[in-house]
Amino acid sequence: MKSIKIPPEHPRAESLRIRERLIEHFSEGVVATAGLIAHGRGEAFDYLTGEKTAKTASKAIKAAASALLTAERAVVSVNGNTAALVAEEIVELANVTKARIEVNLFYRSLEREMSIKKLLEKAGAHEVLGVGEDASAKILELGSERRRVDPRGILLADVVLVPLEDGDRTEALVKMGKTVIAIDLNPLSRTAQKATITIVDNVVRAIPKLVEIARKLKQDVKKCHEILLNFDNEKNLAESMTSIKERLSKLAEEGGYLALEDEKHER
Ligand code: PTJ
Repeated sequence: MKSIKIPPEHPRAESLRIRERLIEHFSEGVVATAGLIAHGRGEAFDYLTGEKTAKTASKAIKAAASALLTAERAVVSVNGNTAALVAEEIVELANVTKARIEVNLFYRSLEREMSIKKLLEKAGAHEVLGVGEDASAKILELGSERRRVDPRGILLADVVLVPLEDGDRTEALVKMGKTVIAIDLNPLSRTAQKATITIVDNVVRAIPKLVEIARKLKQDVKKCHEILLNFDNEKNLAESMTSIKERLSKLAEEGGYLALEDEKHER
C-alpha cells in the first residue's frame, strides 16, 4: 500500500503520521488487521486524555522503571503495533534495564513473528525470544495463541512489560505471580484493571519516557524500592479516570473546541 504525504501544517499531522506508520507496517505483515482497529480505539482514548502524558501516567512510569530495574528476569513482550510504533525505543529500554525482548502475538503466524524479529534486529536488538520453535512453553490458563511463550523469557520472568495487551494474558501472568506492567490508553480495559502497574498513556510517549526515567534511576536501587513501596496502582488508576473526567468537565464549561485550542497553546 502506498503511503500518503502528510502536510506538516495539518493540525493533526503527528496523529496522521502514526497512522501511516501502522498502515505501512500492516502492508509489511508486522501489524495484524485487528491492530488497526485497536489503534483506532487507542486514538479515541488519547483524545480524552488530551494526547499528553498525565501526572498519574508519569507516576506509573516511575514505578514501572523501578520494577524493571530491580527485576531478576525482566522481559519486554512485543506485539505487532508495539514493534511498528516504537521498535528502537523498545531496544533502548531493554538495554538500559537489562530486560530480554520476546515476541508474543495474539494473531500468531511464523511470517509475522519473523517480520517483527527482523524489525527489532534492524532497530539494534541482539536477541529476540519467542519466535517459531523457541516459543515451546505454554501458559496453561490461556486459550489464545498468546499462551505460547519462550521458556527462557516470559515463562521464567518475574517482571513482564506488556504494551497494548489483551486482558486474558495479563490476568494469567499475574496469577503466575509475575509483576505485570501494562501500557494501555483505556483505563477501563481488563488489562489496565488487572495489571500490577498500569500506565495509561500512548506507547509512543510512554516508552521513550520509560527509557529516560530508567536511565535516571539506574544507579539508585534504594530509590526504586522506595518508589515501588509507595505506589498504589488501584489509587493511581482511579485518579487517572478522575483526571479525564475533570478535563472533560473543564472543556465543556469553557466552550468545547475553542477551549481545546487554548489548551494546545498552553503546552
Ligand atoms: O500483534 P498482535 O497479534 O499481538 O495483536 C495486537 C492487538 C493490539 C490486535 C491485540 O493485542 C488486541 O486485539 O488488542 P485489544 O484487545 O484491541 O486491546 C488493545 C488496547 O490497546 C485497547 O485498550 C486500546 O485502547 C489500547 N491502545 C491502542 N493503541 C494504543 C493503545 N494503548 C497505548 N498506546 C497505543 N498506541
